[in-house]
Amino acid sequence: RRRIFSGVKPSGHLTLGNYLGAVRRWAQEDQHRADALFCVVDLHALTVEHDPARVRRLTRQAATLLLASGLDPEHCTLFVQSHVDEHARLSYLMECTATDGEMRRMIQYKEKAAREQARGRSVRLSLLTYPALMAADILVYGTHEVPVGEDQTQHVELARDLAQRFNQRYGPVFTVPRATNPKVSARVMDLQDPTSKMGKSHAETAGIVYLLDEPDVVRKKIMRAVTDSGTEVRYDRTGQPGVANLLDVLASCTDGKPEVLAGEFASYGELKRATAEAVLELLRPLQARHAELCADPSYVDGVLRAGAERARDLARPRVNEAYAAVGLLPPA
Ligand code: AQP
Repeated sequence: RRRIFSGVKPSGHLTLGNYLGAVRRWAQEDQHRADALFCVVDLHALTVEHDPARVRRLTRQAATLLLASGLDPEHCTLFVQSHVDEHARLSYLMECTATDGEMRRMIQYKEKAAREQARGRSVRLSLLTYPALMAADILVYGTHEVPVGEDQTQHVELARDLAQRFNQRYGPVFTVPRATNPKVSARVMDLQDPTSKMGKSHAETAGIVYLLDEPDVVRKKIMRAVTDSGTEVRYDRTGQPGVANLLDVLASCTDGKPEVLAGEFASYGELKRATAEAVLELLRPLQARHAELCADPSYVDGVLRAGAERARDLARPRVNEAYAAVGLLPPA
C-alpha cells in the first residue's frame, strides 16, 4: 500500500492557507486512498524564538484542529513528532548526507533568517538544518507521497535528493518520495499583501484568516482585503494578485474554477462578499467540531498516544537499518 506523510508546524494558529493548501486534502482524499500518517511537527517550531507554553498549547490545538478537519484515527495515524524519537535520530544521518550549500539555498531559510535578523534576533542553527529533520520526518516512514502546499515543495525535493544520495552510498534503505500540490490554492496569499503567502507566524495578522477566527473577524478581514486599482473582476495572477487570490480562495471553497468565477462578479465588493460567505461556510462545521473536541481532551490524548505508538513501530526498524548501513556498530 502507498504511504503518505505530511505535517503542520505549531508555530502559530492554523490558517486558511494551511487548510486549503494541505489539510483539506489529507482529510478528504489522502487518508482514504493510502496508509497516511499526519504529524504535528513540534520540533520544527523551535527553530525560531518561541514561548514554550505557547508551543505546547498550539501543538494540542493543531492536533485538535486536524481531527476537527476530518482526520479520522480509523483511517490515518495522527501523532506529535517529539513523541517519536526516531525523527531526531534519523535527522542526524540526514545532516551527514546533506551539504551546507544545499541547506543555505533553501528559500524558506533565506526568508526566515532575514526575518529573524530584521527583528534583531540571532539565527538558530536549527533553522538552517530544518530540511534535514524534515527529510527524516518523511523518509523514516518509507513515504511515497508528501501532500503539501507549494511553499514546502523545495524541502520535499531536497528529501528526495537525500534519499537518492544515501541509497547510492550505503544501499537501498529509503523510498524516494515526491511532493504533491493541490490544483487550486497551493499558495494562498496574504489578504493585505497578495504578493506574499499567508503565513501563520507573520506578525501582521490583518491579512491572515485563522481557522478559529470568529465569523465577524473573517468577514472583516476578507472585506478589507487589498484589491487592485481598476474595477473589473479578472483572473490575472500577476496583474491583479489581490483579486486573483480572492478568486482562488472562492474557487477552492466552492470547487469551482477561478477563471470562470471571475465572469460572475460585477464588482470587487460582490466578489469579497461571496468569498467571505464561502469561507464561513467552510469554517462553520470545522469550528463546531473543534469546540466538541475541546470538551473531550482525553479523546485527543488517546488518539495521539495510539498514533505515536504505531509511528514508532513503523519508524524504528528503518532507522536501525540506516544506522547499520552507515557503519555504526549495533548495540550488543
Ligand atoms: N499560504 C499557504 N497556502 C497554501 N498552503 C500553505 N501551507 C502553509 N501556508 C500555506 C501548507 O500548509 C502545510 C502546513 O504548513 P507548515 O505548518 O509546515 O508551515 P509552513 O509551510 O512553514 O507555513 P506557515 O503555515 O505559514 O507557517 P510559518 O509562518 O511558521 O512558516 C504545508 O503543507 C504548507 O505547504
